[in-house]
Amino acid sequence: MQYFDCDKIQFEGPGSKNALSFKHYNPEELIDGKSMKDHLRFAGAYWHVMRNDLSDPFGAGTANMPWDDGSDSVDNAIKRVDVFFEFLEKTGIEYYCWHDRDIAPELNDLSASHAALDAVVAKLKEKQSETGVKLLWGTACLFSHPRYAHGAATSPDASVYAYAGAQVKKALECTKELDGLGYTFWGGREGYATLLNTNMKRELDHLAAFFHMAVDHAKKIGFDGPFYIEPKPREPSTHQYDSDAAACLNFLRQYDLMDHFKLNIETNHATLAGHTMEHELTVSAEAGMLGSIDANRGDTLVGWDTDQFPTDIYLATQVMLVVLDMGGLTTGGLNFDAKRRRESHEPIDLIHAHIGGMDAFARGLKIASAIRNDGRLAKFVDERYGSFNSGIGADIESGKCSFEDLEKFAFANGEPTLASGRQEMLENLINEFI
Ligand code: XUL
Ligand code: CO
Repeated sequence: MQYFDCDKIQFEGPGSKNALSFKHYNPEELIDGKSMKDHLRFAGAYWHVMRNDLSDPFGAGTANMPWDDGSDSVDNAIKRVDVFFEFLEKTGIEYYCWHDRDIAPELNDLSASHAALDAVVAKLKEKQSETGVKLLWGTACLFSHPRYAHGAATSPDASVYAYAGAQVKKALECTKELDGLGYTFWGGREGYATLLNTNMKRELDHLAAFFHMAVDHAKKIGFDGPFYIEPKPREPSTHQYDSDAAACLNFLRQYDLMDHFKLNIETNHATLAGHTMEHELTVSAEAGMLGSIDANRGDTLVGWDTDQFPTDIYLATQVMLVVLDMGGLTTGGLNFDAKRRRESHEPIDLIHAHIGGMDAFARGLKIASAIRNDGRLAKFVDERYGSFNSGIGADIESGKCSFEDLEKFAFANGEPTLASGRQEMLENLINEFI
Protein backbone atom coordinates (compact mmCIF):
# COMPACT_ATOMS: atom_id res chain seq x y z
CA MET A 1 0.00 0.00 0.00
CA GLN A 2 1.35 3.46 -0.97
CA TYR A 3 0.22 6.59 0.86
CA PHE A 4 2.00 9.42 -0.92
CA ASP A 5 0.35 10.09 -4.22
CA CYS A 6 3.49 10.59 -6.34
CA ASP A 7 6.48 8.80 -7.81
CA LYS A 8 10.03 9.36 -6.62
CA ILE A 9 10.73 13.10 -6.91
CA GLN A 10 13.12 13.85 -9.76
CA PHE A 11 15.36 16.80 -10.56
CA GLU A 12 13.76 18.62 -13.50
CA GLY A 13 15.69 21.89 -13.35
CA PRO A 14 14.68 25.51 -12.72
CA GLY A 15 12.46 25.65 -15.82
CA SER A 16 10.08 22.91 -14.65
CA LYS A 17 6.53 23.84 -13.67
CA ASN A 18 5.94 20.49 -12.00
CA ALA A 19 5.36 21.17 -8.28
CA LEU A 20 6.42 17.60 -7.50
CA SER A 21 9.96 17.98 -8.84
CA PHE A 22 13.24 19.44 -7.68
CA LYS A 23 14.21 22.64 -9.45
CA HIS A 24 17.66 22.91 -7.84
CA TYR A 25 18.38 19.81 -5.77
CA ASN A 26 20.21 17.48 -8.09
CA PRO A 27 21.64 14.88 -5.70
CA GLU A 28 24.62 13.72 -7.77
CA GLU A 29 25.60 17.15 -9.15
CA LEU A 30 29.10 18.08 -8.03
CA ILE A 31 29.67 21.35 -6.19
CA ASP A 32 33.36 21.95 -5.53
CA GLY A 33 34.07 18.29 -6.24
CA LYS A 34 31.47 16.85 -3.84
CA SER A 35 27.92 15.75 -4.65
CA MET A 36 25.03 17.91 -3.44
CA LYS A 37 23.65 15.05 -1.39
CA ASP A 38 26.97 14.60 0.40
CA HIS A 39 27.21 18.29 1.17
CA LEU A 40 23.65 18.53 2.44
CA ARG A 41 23.05 15.18 4.16
CA PHE A 42 19.30 15.74 4.48
CA ALA A 43 17.44 13.96 7.26
CA GLY A 44 13.74 13.40 7.93
CA ALA A 45 12.41 13.93 11.47
CA TYR A 46 10.26 10.96 12.47
CA TRP A 47 8.31 13.05 14.97
CA HIS A 48 7.14 15.60 12.45
CA VAL A 49 6.66 13.32 9.46
CA MET A 50 4.94 10.44 11.24
CA ARG A 51 3.66 11.70 14.57
CA ASN A 52 2.76 15.35 14.22
CA ASP A 53 -1.02 15.60 13.94
CA LEU A 54 -0.69 19.38 13.41
CA SER A 55 -2.58 20.32 16.56
CA ASP A 56 -1.74 23.69 18.13
CA PRO A 57 -2.51 25.15 21.59
CA PHE A 58 -5.89 26.30 20.29
CA GLY A 59 -7.12 23.36 18.29
CA ALA A 60 -7.05 19.67 17.53
CA GLY A 61 -4.91 17.98 14.94
CA THR A 62 -5.87 18.20 11.30
CA ALA A 63 -3.34 15.85 9.70
CA ASN A 64 -4.78 13.16 7.52
CA MET A 65 -2.85 9.97 8.38
CA PRO A 66 -4.81 7.12 6.80
CA TRP A 67 -2.13 4.59 7.74
CA ASP A 68 -2.46 5.26 11.47
CA ASP A 69 -5.21 3.58 13.55
CA GLY A 70 -4.58 6.03 16.39
CA SER A 71 -3.74 3.26 18.86
CA ASP A 72 -0.69 2.68 21.03
CA SER A 73 -0.18 -0.78 19.62
CA VAL A 74 3.18 -2.06 18.50
CA ASP A 75 1.56 -3.18 15.24
CA ASN A 76 0.53 0.40 14.52
CA ALA A 77 4.06 1.59 15.32
CA ILE A 78 5.55 -1.00 12.96
CA LYS A 79 3.12 -0.04 10.22
CA ARG A 80 4.30 3.59 10.44
CA VAL A 81 7.84 2.47 9.64
CA ASP A 82 6.84 1.31 6.16
CA VAL A 83 5.05 4.59 5.52
CA PHE A 84 8.04 6.61 6.74
CA PHE A 85 10.37 4.71 4.43
CA GLU A 86 7.99 5.27 1.52
CA PHE A 87 8.28 8.99 2.32
CA LEU A 88 12.10 8.82 2.49
CA GLU A 89 12.34 6.90 -0.74
CA LYS A 90 10.08 9.30 -2.64
CA THR A 91 11.90 12.41 -1.43
CA GLY A 92 15.35 10.83 -1.77
CA ILE A 93 16.20 11.71 1.86
CA GLU A 94 18.90 9.31 3.05
CA TYR A 95 19.08 10.01 6.81
CA TYR A 96 16.55 10.24 9.61
CA CYS A 97 16.25 11.08 13.30
CA TRP A 98 13.91 9.88 16.04
CA HIS A 99 12.89 10.15 19.66
CA ASP A 100 12.31 6.78 21.34
CA ARG A 101 8.65 7.68 21.94
CA ASP A 102 8.04 8.66 18.30
CA ILE A 103 8.98 5.30 16.94
CA ALA A 104 7.44 3.17 19.69
CA PRO A 105 4.69 3.74 22.26
CA GLU A 106 5.40 4.46 25.90
CA LEU A 107 3.47 1.70 27.65
CA ASN A 108 2.51 1.36 31.28
CA ASP A 109 5.86 0.13 32.54
CA LEU A 110 9.46 0.53 31.54
CA SER A 111 10.04 -3.06 30.46
CA ALA A 112 6.95 -3.06 28.24
CA SER A 113 8.15 0.22 26.67
CA HIS A 114 11.62 -1.29 26.16
CA ALA A 115 10.09 -4.36 24.48
CA ALA A 116 8.00 -2.17 22.16
CA LEU A 117 11.14 -0.26 21.21
CA ASP A 118 13.02 -3.48 20.47
CA ALA A 119 10.25 -4.62 18.12
CA VAL A 120 10.23 -1.34 16.17
CA VAL A 121 14.02 -1.09 16.11
CA ALA A 122 14.17 -4.56 14.53
CA LYS A 123 11.81 -3.34 11.82
CA LEU A 124 13.79 -0.11 11.31
CA LYS A 125 16.97 -2.13 11.01
CA GLU A 126 15.39 -4.27 8.31
CA LYS A 127 14.23 -1.18 6.36
CA GLN A 128 17.64 0.50 6.73
CA SER A 129 19.42 -2.46 5.23
CA GLU A 130 16.83 -2.79 2.47
CA THR A 131 17.18 0.90 1.46
CA GLY A 132 20.62 2.08 2.61
CA VAL A 133 19.00 4.84 4.69
CA LYS A 134 21.03 5.77 7.79
CA LEU A 135 20.13 6.97 11.25
CA LEU A 136 21.61 10.46 11.72
CA TRP A 137 20.79 10.55 15.42
CA GLY A 138 18.52 9.12 18.03
CA THR A 139 17.26 10.78 21.19
CA ALA A 140 15.03 10.06 24.17
CA CYS A 141 11.87 12.05 24.76
CA LEU A 142 12.42 13.37 28.28
CA PHE A 143 9.78 16.08 28.12
CA SER A 144 6.31 14.72 27.22
CA HIS A 145 5.46 12.38 30.07
CA PRO A 146 4.06 14.08 33.22
CA ARG A 147 6.84 12.50 35.33
CA TYR A 148 9.24 14.96 33.65
CA ALA A 149 7.23 18.06 34.57
CA HIS A 150 10.13 19.27 36.78
CA GLY A 151 12.83 18.11 34.36
CA ALA A 152 14.55 14.79 33.79
CA ALA A 153 18.31 15.01 34.44
CA THR A 154 17.60 18.24 36.35
CA SER A 155 14.58 16.97 38.24
CA PRO A 156 14.67 17.60 42.00
CA ASP A 157 13.51 13.98 42.40
CA ALA A 158 16.26 11.34 42.17
CA SER A 159 13.80 8.64 41.15
CA VAL A 160 12.74 10.69 38.12
CA TYR A 161 16.42 11.22 37.33
CA ALA A 162 16.98 7.46 37.50
CA TYR A 163 14.00 6.79 35.24
CA ALA A 164 15.40 9.25 32.70
CA GLY A 165 18.77 7.49 32.91
CA ALA A 166 17.13 4.15 32.18
CA GLN A 167 15.35 5.69 29.21
CA VAL A 168 18.51 7.26 27.77
CA LYS A 169 20.48 4.04 28.30
CA LYS A 170 17.94 2.17 26.20
CA ALA A 171 17.68 4.90 23.54
CA LEU A 172 21.46 4.92 23.23
CA GLU A 173 21.53 1.14 22.85
CA CYS A 174 18.84 1.37 20.14
CA THR A 175 20.87 4.09 18.38
CA LYS A 176 23.90 1.82 18.47
CA GLU A 177 21.83 -1.14 17.20
CA LEU A 178 20.83 0.99 14.19
CA ASP A 179 24.41 2.20 13.57
CA GLY A 180 23.31 5.74 14.40
CA LEU A 181 25.91 8.38 13.65
CA GLY A 182 25.13 10.54 16.69
CA TYR A 183 22.94 10.96 19.75
CA THR A 184 21.17 14.21 20.69
CA PHE A 185 20.19 15.79 23.99
CA TRP A 186 17.59 18.49 23.77
CA GLY A 187 16.67 19.61 27.25
CA GLY A 188 13.18 21.00 26.86
CA ARG A 189 12.47 20.66 30.55
CA GLU A 190 16.08 20.86 31.76
CA GLY A 191 15.63 24.32 33.19
CA TYR A 192 13.13 25.98 35.46
CA ALA A 193 9.80 27.71 35.64
CA THR A 194 10.83 29.81 38.66
CA LEU A 195 14.05 30.26 40.63
CA LEU A 196 12.00 30.41 43.84
CA ASN A 197 11.97 26.61 44.00
CA THR A 198 15.24 25.91 42.16
CA ASN A 199 18.79 25.09 43.22
CA MET A 200 20.52 25.87 39.94
CA LYS A 201 23.96 24.68 41.03
CA ARG A 202 22.70 21.24 42.07
CA GLU A 203 20.65 20.88 38.89
CA LEU A 204 23.61 21.74 36.66
CA ASP A 205 25.88 19.35 38.57
CA HIS A 206 23.28 16.61 38.15
CA LEU A 207 22.96 17.31 34.43
CA ALA A 208 26.73 17.06 33.98
CA ALA A 209 26.82 13.79 35.93
CA PHE A 210 24.08 12.47 33.64
CA PHE A 211 26.08 13.36 30.54
CA HIS A 212 29.19 11.70 31.98
CA MET A 213 27.16 8.54 32.56
CA ALA A 214 26.01 8.70 28.92
CA VAL A 215 29.66 9.02 27.79
CA ASP A 216 30.65 6.07 29.97
CA HIS A 217 27.81 3.93 28.69
CA ALA A 218 28.62 4.80 25.08
CA LYS A 219 32.15 3.56 25.69
CA LYS A 220 30.80 0.38 27.25
CA ILE A 221 28.57 -0.48 24.29
CA GLY A 222 30.98 0.73 21.58
CA PHE A 223 28.95 3.73 20.42
CA ASP A 224 31.52 6.14 19.07
CA GLY A 225 29.40 8.82 17.42
CA PRO A 226 29.32 12.25 19.01
CA PHE A 227 26.69 13.38 21.48
CA TYR A 228 24.99 16.59 20.49
CA ILE A 229 23.45 19.23 22.67
CA GLU A 230 20.71 21.20 20.95
CA PRO A 231 20.48 24.68 22.47
CA LYS A 232 17.13 26.40 23.00
CA PRO A 233 16.45 29.25 25.43
CA ARG A 234 12.85 28.51 26.45
CA GLU A 235 9.62 26.74 25.52
CA PRO A 236 8.52 24.60 27.24
CA SER A 237 10.62 25.73 30.27
CA THR A 238 10.74 29.42 31.15
CA HIS A 239 14.53 29.20 31.11
CA GLN A 240 16.44 26.25 29.67
CA TYR A 241 20.01 25.68 30.82
CA ASP A 242 21.17 24.93 27.26
CA SER A 243 19.95 28.37 26.26
CA ASP A 244 22.31 29.11 23.39
CA ALA A 245 25.56 27.90 21.84
CA ALA A 246 27.77 29.99 24.14
CA ALA A 247 25.96 28.76 27.27
CA CYS A 248 26.33 25.14 26.10
CA LEU A 249 30.03 25.57 25.35
CA ASN A 250 30.60 27.08 28.76
CA PHE A 251 28.77 24.19 30.41
CA LEU A 252 30.67 21.56 28.40
CA ARG A 253 34.02 23.20 29.24
CA GLN A 254 33.19 23.61 32.92
CA TYR A 255 32.26 19.96 33.29
CA ASP A 256 35.02 18.52 31.10
CA LEU A 257 32.71 17.21 28.37
CA MET A 258 34.15 18.99 25.32
CA ASP A 259 35.77 15.87 23.86
CA HIS A 260 32.52 13.92 23.65
CA PHE A 261 30.00 16.53 22.57
CA LYS A 262 29.21 18.80 19.66
CA LEU A 263 26.27 21.12 19.11
CA ASN A 264 23.16 20.60 17.01
CA ILE A 265 22.03 24.09 16.03
CA GLU A 266 18.40 24.77 15.14
CA THR A 267 17.34 27.94 13.34
CA ASN A 268 14.15 28.60 15.27
CA HIS A 269 15.97 28.05 18.58
CA ALA A 270 18.65 30.56 17.56
CA THR A 271 16.06 33.23 16.86
CA LEU A 272 14.18 32.48 20.10
CA ALA A 273 17.50 33.09 21.86
CA GLY A 274 17.69 36.53 20.27
CA HIS A 275 20.45 35.51 17.87
CA THR A 276 20.63 34.90 14.16
CA MET A 277 21.21 31.35 12.93
CA GLU A 278 24.45 32.61 11.42
CA HIS A 279 25.59 33.77 14.87
CA GLU A 280 24.85 30.45 16.56
CA LEU A 281 26.52 28.49 13.77
CA THR A 282 29.57 30.75 13.85
CA VAL A 283 29.95 30.51 17.64
CA SER A 284 29.78 26.71 17.37
CA ALA A 285 32.00 26.34 14.32
CA GLU A 286 34.73 28.62 15.69
CA ALA A 287 34.95 26.44 18.78
CA GLY A 288 35.26 23.38 16.50
CA MET A 289 31.92 22.25 17.92
CA LEU A 290 29.38 22.50 15.11
CA GLY A 291 28.10 18.96 14.70
CA SER A 292 24.70 19.03 13.06
CA ILE A 293 21.85 21.31 12.07
CA ASP A 294 18.09 21.23 12.65
CA ALA A 295 16.95 23.07 9.56
CA ASN A 296 13.76 25.09 9.93
CA ARG A 297 12.78 28.69 10.52
CA GLY A 298 10.57 30.74 12.80
CA ASP A 299 8.05 33.37 11.92
CA THR A 300 8.77 37.06 12.37
CA LEU A 301 5.25 37.71 13.66
CA VAL A 302 4.65 34.66 15.84
CA GLY A 303 7.04 34.54 18.79
CA TRP A 304 7.16 30.81 19.39
CA ASP A 305 8.87 27.76 17.98
CA THR A 306 6.79 27.49 14.80
CA ASP A 307 9.21 24.99 13.18
CA GLN A 308 8.43 26.11 9.65
CA PHE A 309 10.12 24.66 6.62
CA PRO A 310 13.30 26.51 5.63
CA THR A 311 12.38 28.12 2.32
CA ASP A 312 14.37 31.33 2.76
CA ILE A 313 17.23 31.30 0.24
CA TYR A 314 19.15 34.06 1.99
CA LEU A 315 19.07 32.08 5.24
CA ALA A 316 20.07 28.84 3.50
CA THR A 317 22.99 30.72 1.92
CA GLN A 318 24.19 31.98 5.31
CA VAL A 319 23.98 28.46 6.75
CA MET A 320 25.88 26.94 3.85
CA LEU A 321 28.59 29.63 4.00
CA VAL A 322 29.38 28.55 7.56
CA VAL A 323 29.17 24.85 6.68
CA LEU A 324 31.48 25.21 3.67
CA ASP A 325 33.90 27.41 5.64
CA MET A 326 34.29 24.71 8.27
CA GLY A 327 34.99 22.08 5.63
CA GLY A 328 31.53 20.46 5.60
CA LEU A 329 29.41 18.33 7.89
CA THR A 330 30.90 14.98 8.89
CA THR A 331 28.70 12.95 11.24
CA GLY A 332 25.91 15.53 11.17
CA GLY A 333 23.41 16.61 8.55
CA LEU A 334 20.53 18.95 7.80
CA ASN A 335 17.62 17.51 9.73
CA PHE A 336 14.24 18.97 8.78
CA ASP A 337 12.93 19.57 12.27
CA ALA A 338 9.98 21.26 10.60
CA LYS A 339 6.26 20.81 10.37
CA ARG A 340 3.62 21.74 7.87
CA ARG A 341 1.12 24.43 8.72
CA ARG A 342 -2.09 23.10 10.22
CA GLU A 343 -3.92 23.92 7.01
CA SER A 344 -1.62 21.68 4.91
CA HIS A 345 -3.07 18.46 6.21
CA GLU A 346 -2.77 16.00 3.32
CA PRO A 347 0.05 13.43 3.07
CA ILE A 348 1.27 14.98 -0.18
CA ASP A 349 1.88 18.25 1.71
CA LEU A 350 4.71 16.45 3.50
CA ILE A 351 6.35 15.90 0.12
CA HIS A 352 5.80 19.51 -1.01
CA ALA A 353 7.22 20.78 2.29
CA HIS A 354 10.42 18.75 2.02
CA ILE A 355 10.89 19.56 -1.67
CA GLY A 356 10.83 23.24 -0.67
CA GLY A 357 13.42 22.79 2.06
CA MET A 358 15.70 20.68 -0.11
CA ASP A 359 15.52 23.06 -3.05
CA ALA A 360 16.18 26.08 -0.81
CA PHE A 361 19.29 24.42 0.62
CA ALA A 362 20.45 23.31 -2.82
CA ARG A 363 20.30 26.96 -3.87
CA GLY A 364 21.97 28.05 -0.64
CA LEU A 365 24.77 25.58 -1.36
CA LYS A 366 25.28 26.73 -4.95
CA ILE A 367 25.21 30.40 -3.96
CA ALA A 368 27.54 29.94 -1.00
CA SER A 369 29.98 28.02 -3.17
CA ALA A 370 29.88 30.77 -5.82
CA ILE A 371 30.50 33.48 -3.19
CA ARG A 372 33.48 31.55 -1.86
CA ASN A 373 34.91 30.85 -5.30
CA ASP A 374 34.52 34.52 -6.23
CA GLY A 375 36.65 35.36 -3.21
CA ARG A 376 35.80 39.05 -2.84
CA LEU A 377 33.95 38.59 0.45
CA ALA A 378 36.75 36.61 2.10
CA LYS A 379 39.35 39.04 0.71
CA PHE A 380 37.50 42.01 2.20
CA VAL A 381 37.36 40.36 5.63
CA ASP A 382 41.05 39.39 5.47
CA GLU A 383 42.07 42.89 4.54
CA ARG A 384 39.90 44.39 7.28
CA TYR A 385 42.25 42.75 9.80
CA GLY A 386 45.39 43.45 7.75
CA SER A 387 46.84 45.75 10.46
CA PHE A 388 47.33 42.63 12.61
CA ASN A 389 49.56 40.96 10.01
CA SER A 390 52.69 42.99 10.77
CA GLY A 391 54.12 45.57 13.16
CA ILE A 392 52.24 46.26 16.37
CA GLY A 393 49.26 44.11 15.29
CA ALA A 394 51.44 41.02 14.77
CA ASP A 395 53.09 41.68 18.15
CA ILE A 396 49.63 41.82 19.79
CA GLU A 397 48.57 38.54 18.19
CA SER A 398 51.75 36.76 19.21
CA GLY A 399 51.36 37.90 22.82
CA LYS A 400 54.46 40.11 22.82
CA CYS A 401 52.76 43.37 23.77
CA SER A 402 52.23 45.14 27.05
CA PHE A 403 50.11 48.21 27.77
CA GLU A 404 53.38 50.23 27.77
CA ASP A 405 54.02 49.11 24.16
CA LEU A 406 50.49 50.07 23.15
CA GLU A 407 50.87 53.47 24.82
CA LYS A 408 54.20 54.08 23.08
CA PHE A 409 52.63 53.19 19.72
CA ALA A 410 49.61 55.44 20.34
CA PHE A 411 51.82 58.42 21.27
CA ALA A 412 53.99 57.89 18.20
CA ASN A 413 51.17 57.32 15.70
CA GLY A 414 48.45 59.69 16.90
CA GLU A 415 44.78 59.44 15.98
CA PRO A 416 43.93 56.28 13.92
CA THR A 417 42.16 56.71 10.57
CA LEU A 418 38.63 55.29 10.61
CA ALA A 419 38.03 52.66 7.90
CA SER A 420 34.60 51.87 6.45
CA GLY A 421 32.94 48.56 7.32
CA ARG A 422 31.23 48.61 3.90
CA GLN A 423 28.22 46.69 5.18
CA GLU A 424 25.95 47.87 2.38
CA MET A 425 28.54 47.11 -0.29
CA LEU A 426 28.89 43.57 1.10
CA GLU A 427 25.12 43.10 1.26
CA ASN A 428 24.99 44.11 -2.40
CA LEU A 429 27.78 41.68 -3.16
CA ILE A 430 25.80 38.79 -1.59
CA ASN A 431 22.74 39.78 -3.60
CA GLU A 432 24.79 39.59 -6.80
CA PHE A 433 24.82 35.82 -6.27
CA ILE A 434 21.24 35.23 -5.12
C1 XUL B 1 12.23 20.95 20.12
C2 XUL B 1 13.19 20.28 19.23
C3 XUL B 1 13.32 18.82 19.40
C4 XUL B 1 14.71 18.31 19.27
C5 XUL B 1 14.87 16.85 19.62
O1 XUL B 1 12.14 22.32 19.96
O2 XUL B 1 13.81 20.91 18.40
O3 XUL B 1 12.46 18.20 18.50
O4 XUL B 1 15.20 18.50 17.99
O5 XUL B 1 14.38 16.55 20.87
CO1 CO C 1 15.23 20.33 16.98
